[in-house]
Amino acid sequence: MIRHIGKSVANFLSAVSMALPVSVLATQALAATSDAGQRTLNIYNWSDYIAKDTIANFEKETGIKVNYDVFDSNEVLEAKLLSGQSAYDIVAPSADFLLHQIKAGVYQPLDKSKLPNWKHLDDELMTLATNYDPGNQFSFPYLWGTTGIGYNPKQVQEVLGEDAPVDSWSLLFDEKYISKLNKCGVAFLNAPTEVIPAALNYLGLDPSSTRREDYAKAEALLMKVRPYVTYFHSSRSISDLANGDICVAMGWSGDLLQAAERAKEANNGVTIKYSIPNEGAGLWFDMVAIPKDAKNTEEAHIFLNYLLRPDVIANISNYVAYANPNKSATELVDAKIRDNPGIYPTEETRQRLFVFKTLPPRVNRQVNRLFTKLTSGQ
Ligand code: SPD
Repeated sequence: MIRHIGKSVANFLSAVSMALPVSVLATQALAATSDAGQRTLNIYNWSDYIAKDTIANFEKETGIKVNYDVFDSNEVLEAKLLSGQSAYDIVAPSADFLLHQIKAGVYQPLDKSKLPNWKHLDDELMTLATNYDPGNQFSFPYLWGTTGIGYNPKQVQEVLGEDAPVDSWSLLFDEKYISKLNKCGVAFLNAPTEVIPAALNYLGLDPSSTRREDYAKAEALLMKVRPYVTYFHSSRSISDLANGDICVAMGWSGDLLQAAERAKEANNGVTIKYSIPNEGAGLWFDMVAIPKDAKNTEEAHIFLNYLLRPDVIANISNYVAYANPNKSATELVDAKIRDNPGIYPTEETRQRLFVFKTLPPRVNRQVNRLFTKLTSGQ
């Protein structure tokens, strides 16, 4: 059973592999082009999280000009949203950040009458998403993935030998391994809500614990390995792994698989693999929502409905190597992506995944304090 949210995740993960027919809806796009003047849309999304042609195709179809900015941290996005002046029309928070952002009133409800492609969303996942967005009022899932380990098998073997535990978090959390891997470079995510739950889980504790003493244990573990971490960054490891500049990274499934693809394309002798560790790993999903202060809500709905089109989201999954929540898109996703257990985990792996919970503010503060201490090396 998948821990913490339980059966619904397992059911959802089975359901995402079901294939349904494609339908494409262009009426809203036509309406958009008939308007006089330049219509615009401001999008703020994760880096390396959209296909090369997604925006260009949308602009061509609708005549709407898109300003597209990227971030690599939920905390950065949240700070902009809480300022009440994000200047964006669409943003992509992770589900576990969404609930308190909704409570803080930073989003506007979606107008479902403008989202006829909503019907393609997987019902199991939408039920799961109500844990973060009750009634699915403000958001829907964009893409989902896991947090695991990307590694260069050749370099890791050179340093640790044949028996390197590449399927275990001990690679990063046991001093005897990470102290040696430091020679070829180790990257951690610059994300408190990723690094600390991974450490708690490794210690056999609840990754969403609310107990102070659990965090003290996670702190002791992380402080021990901290001297061997080359850097904390959440997007740099894609190119660094692909170029052979680091040999191990804690990271997000699709990003690490993009690193593998880039290395292959570069034909530079580097191979990269992605592993979902045996001790278990986090499963997360990123949502899309419209901030309350958005200026272009009509255009935002047109874009969201475009993202819900099976052909559009399948093309994105094919490009970024992340799974999508669109049940009608599955048959359009390349077999190479659909059958990759790093992207769509096997039943056995699913049993070991945990879902990130929204933490109470007191615990959140503790997590952030601990992480600041960790990354500032104090
Ligand atoms: N490059 C895209 C990365 C998307 C990462 N999603 C964040 C998940 C946080 N739990």
